[in-house]
Amino acid sequence: MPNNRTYSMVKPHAVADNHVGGILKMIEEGGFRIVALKKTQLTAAQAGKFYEVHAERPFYGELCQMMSEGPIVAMILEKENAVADFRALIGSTDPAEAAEGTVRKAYAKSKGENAVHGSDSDENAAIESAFFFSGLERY
Ligand code: RTP
Ligand code: MG
Repeated sequence: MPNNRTYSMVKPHAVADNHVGGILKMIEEGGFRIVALKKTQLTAAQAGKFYEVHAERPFYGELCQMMSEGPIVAMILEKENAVADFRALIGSTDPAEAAEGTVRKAYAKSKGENAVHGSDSDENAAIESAFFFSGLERY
């Protein structure tokens, strides 16, 4: 049975451009309930740990720099079939390929600065949620 929670964050460029409200509106209107929410900033080392599965990829250094350049908004979201449905709501990694009506179509600037993160599996949703939130911060 698919888990009903996923982890997401609004990336620094979208926070800096004041798109948090617009993105949260799309997420809530997409049927997700916000279980946990906070604004925080990652160090480059923390961003490196979060994205360590991509350590061998050519964009890893740029990704860690981009994800630590300003505050992010971290959240745990709840909906039936959360992981897959959230990835559908945010759209393709590259905004040039993102469908109309998706968060990345509306707010991404490039393949790197693509507005939001969404977990890619139930297992990673649990790991990523625990990276940012304690058990006492989930409502
Ligand atoms: P995310 O993990 O952030 O939800 O994004 P995703 O699954 O759609 O994409 P993934 O392959 O996991 O890549 C993680 C993030 O790395 C940046 N990226 N840059 N310049 C590039 O070619 C490139 N490719 C990926 C993006 O910020 C992507 O979201
Ligand atoms: Mg990913």
